[in-house]
Amino acid sequence: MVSKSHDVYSSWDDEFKKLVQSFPKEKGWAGSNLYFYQGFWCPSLVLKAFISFQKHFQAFNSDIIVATFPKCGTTWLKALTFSTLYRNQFPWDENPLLTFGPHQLVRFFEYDLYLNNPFPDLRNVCAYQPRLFSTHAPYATLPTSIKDSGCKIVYICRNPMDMFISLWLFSAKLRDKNQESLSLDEAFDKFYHGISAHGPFFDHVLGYWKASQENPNKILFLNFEDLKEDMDSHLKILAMFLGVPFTDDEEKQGVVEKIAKICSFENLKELEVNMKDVHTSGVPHTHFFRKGEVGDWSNYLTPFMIECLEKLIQEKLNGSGLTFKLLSETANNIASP
Ligand code: PAP
Repeated sequence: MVSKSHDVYSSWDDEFKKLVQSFPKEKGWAGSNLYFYQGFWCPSLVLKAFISFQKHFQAFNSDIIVATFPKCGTTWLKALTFSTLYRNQFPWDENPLLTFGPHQLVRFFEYDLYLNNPFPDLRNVCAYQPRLFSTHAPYATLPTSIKDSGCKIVYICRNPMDMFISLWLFSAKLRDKNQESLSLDEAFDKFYHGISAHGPFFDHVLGYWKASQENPNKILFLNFEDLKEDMDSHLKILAMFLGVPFTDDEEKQGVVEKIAKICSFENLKELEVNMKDVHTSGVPHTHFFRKGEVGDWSNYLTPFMIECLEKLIQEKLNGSGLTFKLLSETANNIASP
């Protein structure tokens, strides 16, 4: 006898196969395909999960979603949001970040919860309340229940030069040993033309940027470089946005600094869980911690690449009001249109 759920699964499989045949595709940076779906390049690994999430996820008004473009600070923002939001729900020296990776504590919709199940039971997947999830989905493609409900989104972006180098090095680690790595030139060509997982990068960033400008109470837009420069002020902004502002007592007790410290690159990178465990998607946690710096691109990009990217940034950000800091703490490094 075939169960009802089996019918649902196999009819979704058939529907999915038909759908995918109609999508344009390109080779991704780590070797598998990217499919062009609703204006963005979705990795083959998560396409099915992504469509299930889009079709079936029902947001609660109280949900918090960490949204990012890959390599822009996802791991860091998950740690910060988790520790800030739930800080009064566990004793400080038992912060779950000490025993679980940020990606285990704040689970991805498409790379985790929906990865092998089109209808995951989301009732008990978050140990704390309100529910906290994450996604790389572009704003335009989010399920309507996220956009239309009262749930909040925290987004982090990063300058495209550092993001590009971080993704290139990360993708090389994901390739099979017998596959040749994508050269920097090849990766650059793809990135320049918007072809990377969940890209085009600029469309992703600008989608959330514009939405955050229109609805700042719903979407908080943060920058990797700003957090590096002034973590304390941004943690206060984050806590306020999440509806859990730091009290005077907490500030006096140094809670803000404690959160910054536990979530710091130096601390997280050295924790056993982040050195040993592997994420549900198959990626070892250690791959999410490399250097965590601003400006490392200058060790890799050629003058030609820098010139092309500077022009691209000018062109794409023109009139948007968004700027990127390309180097750390130097006054004259802002790339603005
Ligand atoms: P994801 O989007 O694939 O989940 P994400 O966490 O955004 O990955 O990217 C990893 C980058 O964030 C790495 O940058 P790098 O390659 O330039 O070094 C990683 O080192 C950096 N990173 C991870 N954790 C932190 C942290 N706590 N503070 C600062 N940077 C961090």
